[in-house]
Amino acid sequence: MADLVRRTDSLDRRRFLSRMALLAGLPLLGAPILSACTSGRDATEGATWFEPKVRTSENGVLKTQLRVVDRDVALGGGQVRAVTYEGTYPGPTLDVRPGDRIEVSLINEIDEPTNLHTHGFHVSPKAPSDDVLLAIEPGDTFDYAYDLPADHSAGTFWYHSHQHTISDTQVFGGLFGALIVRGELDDLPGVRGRPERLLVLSQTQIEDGEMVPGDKSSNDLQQTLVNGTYQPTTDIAPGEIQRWRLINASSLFLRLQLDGHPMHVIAIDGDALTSVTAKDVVEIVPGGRADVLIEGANTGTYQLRSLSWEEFGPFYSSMVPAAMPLLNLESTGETQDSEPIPTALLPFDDLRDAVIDRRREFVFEELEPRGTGDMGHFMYYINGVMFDHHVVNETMILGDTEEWHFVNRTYEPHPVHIHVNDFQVVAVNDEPVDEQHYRDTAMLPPFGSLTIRHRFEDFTGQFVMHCHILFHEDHGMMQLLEVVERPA
Ligand SMILES: [Cu+2]
Repeated sequence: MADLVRRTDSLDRRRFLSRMALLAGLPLLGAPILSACTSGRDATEGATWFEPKVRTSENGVLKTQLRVVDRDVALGGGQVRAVTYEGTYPGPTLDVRPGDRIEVSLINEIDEPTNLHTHGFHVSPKAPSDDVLLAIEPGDTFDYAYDLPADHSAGTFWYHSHQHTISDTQVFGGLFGALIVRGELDDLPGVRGRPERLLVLSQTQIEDGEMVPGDKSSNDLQQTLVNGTYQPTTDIAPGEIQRWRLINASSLFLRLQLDGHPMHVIAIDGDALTSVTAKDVVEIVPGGRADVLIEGANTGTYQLRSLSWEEFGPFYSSMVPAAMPLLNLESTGETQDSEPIPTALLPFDDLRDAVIDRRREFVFEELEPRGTGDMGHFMYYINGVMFDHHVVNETMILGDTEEWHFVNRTYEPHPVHIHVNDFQVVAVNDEPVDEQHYRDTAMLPPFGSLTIRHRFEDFTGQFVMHCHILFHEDHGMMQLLEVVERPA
């Protein structure tokens, strides 16, 4: 879906917008205001604030199930048939702590295989942990179990289907949910105890009350939803400091701006920054997350919006929706006195100082058959080959630190995502950058390059590196990696 070259059709777009508004039974902008953030509120109320229900670990264990079901769900203000976890869009939020054991029974009640990936978790890639090579067949149940290390980073993560060749359709359709790890970052003065908002940002296309499947959908006809809701309204008090957990579950590069409110970034991809960075625009690549603090401005209504990508030129801009409002923030009530926003956060191990054991290069290429209309013929390559789960493309040694250089020979950006071990971006287009944190997904710019460093810690086994535009992954842009013990 992400890849057909289409011109933005403003007529179609308007028609779609008004249809969504009709569906919601609401005017396009403006919405009833509900005062509190309420978990589990019924989304059929339209543009009122909704967050999925939360399942929290107790005494070090979260034992739960995720039933994959095809049924009507509350979506975009109406009831729409979709394949989801547990019948909600997004699925339930799983809330855990470092050192926890998470046991999830994945129950497949749909007519195609599916599986589960814990995006960003530093856990074993071997079954029954985060093994994305598994296929759970229709009618089957698989019991996943994840042991989070006691020193696991705290922040915002997410889970979703990773079923190769159909992951785009399944995730676009609704198979995703939030994962929250509460730990060291949450105990820092200025961070602890903040009221929270979860914002799972996703794309959907609804026509005549039905969801258009991912492989038939078109970026420029899609709408961005917040927790499955179209332009909801949430609230803050003047002076109140909230923590927003932003998850980009879409295949779009998001550039977010909140009117009148700088966003104070404290974590990217569930990895704490060393110090707080105030940003006017927060960029989140597909699959990425940002944890930000915001301080309520004077009473009034403010919009969070996604901006366009003009810097990539008309070609890329034509493939993504125009700038659009995502939610309304109502600043209301008595002015509050909050503990100040912190400056210093957590130290990190800067891999720019590390001894590099090995360097590797990965070249991203694609072949798009223009005008055939057959999406099955799109092909995406890394180092000249498409994904084959029988072939291990690269083998690394446990404990080693490596530098990887990604080269993009295509006209569009690709979000590079690596499972199990997070990485540090050290250069973009061969120019050094000063990123003092890790991440699990980063942008490889069009006809540019990306240089990262990472260390393979704690876990041996096979896992994947891929483009997080899931259509690209499904059509080949993925490699199988393996970490092995150091030979004696
Ligand atoms: Cu890609």
